Amino acid sequence: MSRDHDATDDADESGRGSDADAPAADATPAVVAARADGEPPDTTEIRELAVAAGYAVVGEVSQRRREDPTYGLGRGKAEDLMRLAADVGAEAVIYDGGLSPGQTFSLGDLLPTGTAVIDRPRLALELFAGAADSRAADRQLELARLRYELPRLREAVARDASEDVRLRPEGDGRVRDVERRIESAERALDEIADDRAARRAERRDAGFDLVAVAGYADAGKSTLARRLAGEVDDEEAFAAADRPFETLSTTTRRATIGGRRTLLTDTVGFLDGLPHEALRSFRTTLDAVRAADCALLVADASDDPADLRRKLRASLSAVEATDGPAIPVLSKADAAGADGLAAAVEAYEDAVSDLDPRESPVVDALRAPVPVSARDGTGLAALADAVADALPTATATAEVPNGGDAQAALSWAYDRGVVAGVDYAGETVAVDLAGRPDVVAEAERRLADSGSSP
Ligand SMILES: Nc1nc2c(ncn2[C@@H]2O[C@H](COP(=O)(O)OP(=O)(O)O)[C@@H](O)[C@H]2O)c(=O)[nH]1
Ligand SMILES: [Mg+2]
Repeated sequence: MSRDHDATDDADESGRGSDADAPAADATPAVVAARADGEPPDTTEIRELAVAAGYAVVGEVSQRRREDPTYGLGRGKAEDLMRLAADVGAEAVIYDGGLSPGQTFSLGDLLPTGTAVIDRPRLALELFAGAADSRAADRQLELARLRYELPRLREAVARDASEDVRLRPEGDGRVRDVERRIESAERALDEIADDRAARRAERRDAGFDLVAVAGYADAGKSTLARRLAGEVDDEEAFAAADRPFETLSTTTRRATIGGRRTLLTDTVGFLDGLPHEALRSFRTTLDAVRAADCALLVADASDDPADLRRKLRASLSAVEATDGPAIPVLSKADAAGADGLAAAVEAYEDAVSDLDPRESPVVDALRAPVPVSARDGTGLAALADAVADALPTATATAEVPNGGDAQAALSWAYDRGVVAGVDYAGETVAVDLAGRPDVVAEAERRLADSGSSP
């Protein structure tokens, strides 16, 4: 399948360097700090994200404990962290979780002077910074940053200001400035969102079904989208793996799926631990998923079940709601194996039952999960059937006198992919229509008109 003429929604797809695993030579030395309530903290993901953002992880401090209001970590651990950071010459501490503005400043005061305190949301913003490659992405990133900064700026102002300002931090010029910039970024994004909505309407008018591919970072979304669009048909394509944050823009391709002409939008991956505000900033992804005629929610079946459950929960609660049906796709079935797939289905069901449908109505839109491998092609036919089944469909038949007008109407219907069958019998032509309801209705009207003209 060929790319849509405006294949890339808002980006030129220039790559961003190469090796995601090895820290760069100029990487900033950092210590990872993690705390968890139940299980001992697993720092695999935060370490990978840190490296992807340009840090070299030179040490780690972790703790099983409830959250400390002052430092996040308990005081003793926070002091260990301070000593370790000094010993290894860390320039940053990367905290696997969110820190309140107060915790960020307290930890910063405790650490050697000049050590940056980077919590998970801030790390994500740093990652995204290298991936913003379009006007929409830039604006979204700016908004997410400003929303992150505002409460921290308020805290900073309150900390070093006179009593007067401390009582009314919103009166501070810097705070007002950030607030104004937030408003202006929101306005700009509203306009972009309106443009996108108008473009979706045009695409639907042209007879396309809109399918969006969403899911956690690295779930296999882009590979699946390329495969469904017929761009990947051999193992070689797997050599060039995408980086987790290769782009912050959505990309749309044409793909015929289950006989339907679709525009398939590949979206930005979700990440666990991002506050709601930050997620809302990335609305081109959320809008594309919510407004799709069918959304594919991709989850990596080869992940450890606990990880899979966590990532699914994060993705589903980020999506919140969809206008149409959503199909859970358990990807990388080849790597998961039969036992892994069974465990993945269980993890999927657990993740769904963790969510409250009142807060995440998307759980009510979910169809049965479909296991696929974009690598060896397993399950792609079943996925195509599931998509065709999920898309809004109407059928109709028309029998009209054959002639120039009928042929023109028929050609219009062919162009929009709604002709399921044609039967010429003597002077008449019988047409079976199936596809998008609005397009089928229009095709039916055109055919009827062709029959009524002399
Ligand atoms: N074994 C296997 N690996 C896959 C499959 N699909 C994607 N991958 C790999 O998973 C990684 C992430 O894929 P990508 O499509 O970039 O994920 P995205 O971040 O969700 O867009 C890459 O290294 C892919 O080669 C699959 O079906 N099987
Ligand atoms: Mg991708």
